Amino acid sequence: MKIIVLGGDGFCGWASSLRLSRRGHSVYIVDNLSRRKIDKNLGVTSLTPISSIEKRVNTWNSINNKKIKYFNLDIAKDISRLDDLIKKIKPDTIVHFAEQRSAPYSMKDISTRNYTISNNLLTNNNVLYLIAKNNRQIHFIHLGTMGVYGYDFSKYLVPEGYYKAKLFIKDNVINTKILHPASPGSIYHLTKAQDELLFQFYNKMYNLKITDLHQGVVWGTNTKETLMHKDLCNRYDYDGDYGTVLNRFIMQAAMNFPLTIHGKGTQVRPFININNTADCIALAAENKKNSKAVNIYNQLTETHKLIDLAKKIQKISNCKIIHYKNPRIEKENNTLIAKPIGLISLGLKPIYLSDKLIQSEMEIAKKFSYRANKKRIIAKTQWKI
Ligand code: NAD
Ligand code: USQ
Repeated sequence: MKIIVLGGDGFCGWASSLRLSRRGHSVYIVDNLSRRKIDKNLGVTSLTPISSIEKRVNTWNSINNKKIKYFNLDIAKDISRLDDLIKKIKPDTIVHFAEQRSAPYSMKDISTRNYTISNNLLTNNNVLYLIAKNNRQIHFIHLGTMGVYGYDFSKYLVPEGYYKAKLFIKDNVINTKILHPASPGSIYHLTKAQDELLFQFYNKMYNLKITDLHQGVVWGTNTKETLMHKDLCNRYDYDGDYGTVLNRFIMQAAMNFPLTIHGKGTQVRPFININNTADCIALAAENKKNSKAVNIYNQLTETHKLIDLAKKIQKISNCKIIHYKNPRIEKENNTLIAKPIGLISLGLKPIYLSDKLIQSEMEIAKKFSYRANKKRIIAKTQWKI
């Protein structure tokens, strides 16, 4: 298959591009390197040393039969070059990772709020428009988030995108299927909820084939493929804006830095290992559904209460735990029952968090701890205005 990977220089995109290439697909990465620029502005780098995209791609191409091609292009702004590229490559599938993905960054100030909204919505609108214009058989796979459901509706198993619903209007009842109500907790999560409406619109108007993967918090660093050469190493975000909670706790424990819990730590969140992310992308790409509706899968393997995660890591490392006043506006307590039902039916083999995996991630964090900017570890971005 010919697959364009938008955002293929990022954490999930790089790992998934290599997995798709190793599985024999022709991969075309498109990325404007905006994430590397944001890192510079924030005064951080990936904890792991990552090579330039050119070096990454050249190294991969020297050890793998299928070659990856890279194009530097802003998907939100340069629609005419994206159009030319889609016409030239004639892809079977387009996988979209190219969004501003940090909730704290999206809440920093009005300019990061606006950047997140415009970048995320325009990337989707541009690609969907070009698919509708050029070839409606292209399968569009989007990385969404479990966070669109919010954490207020989760007394029961979270459905994969839709509810069967009875709508009551005076004495009349309408039986229908509706999108799970959106309850985003940041401007970033809000853009993912708005993406969902774009997908419904393009599917209804132009019959586009769309899969939206509602992914949980990703943890881990490397995959079978990124371990094949040091130049292929994946990024490790640890800072207060882009670092996600489990990788942050692991890195903090490795550096003897007290774990930074927001509030009581009784929030429950969904998680998935980066190797399983790459698996899910390959499964979604290789199993295009013939359903008429937008196809939604919940992409997580397990859920954890944050304080339990912290204690699990403390048991291994003997680290300290500090409870900070929560910089976010979020529910302190929630339940979350969610399973990757659709992806398991396609063949996903879940990787679960274990002491052994935590220890091996801690080794990576220890090895590169000299690269960390300690001043950037504590999360400072406030949700309050
Ligand atoms: P990332 O920041 O590491 O990668 C995103 C990539 O997209 C970057 O390389 C960036 O340069 C590129 N990009 C952004 N805007 C672009 C544009 N306009 N044109 C071209 N390239 C652009 O993020 P990630 O962690 O790999 O996340 C990828 C996707 O997965 C995001 O959509 C995110 O919302 C989703 N997701 C991530 C996680 C997680 O825990 N990392 C969890 C759930 C969902
Ligand atoms: N948290 C802490 N301490 C920390 C960092 C975070 O207690 O040092 C807490 C947060 O307050 C929050 C939870 O951990 O309650 C998760 O925070 P996070 O930064 O790991 O995850 P989040 O902001 O939700 O965003 C990440 C990715 C995003 C993706 C999302 C999946 O950055 O791209 O969409 O996870 S989900 O959580 O399912 O929405």
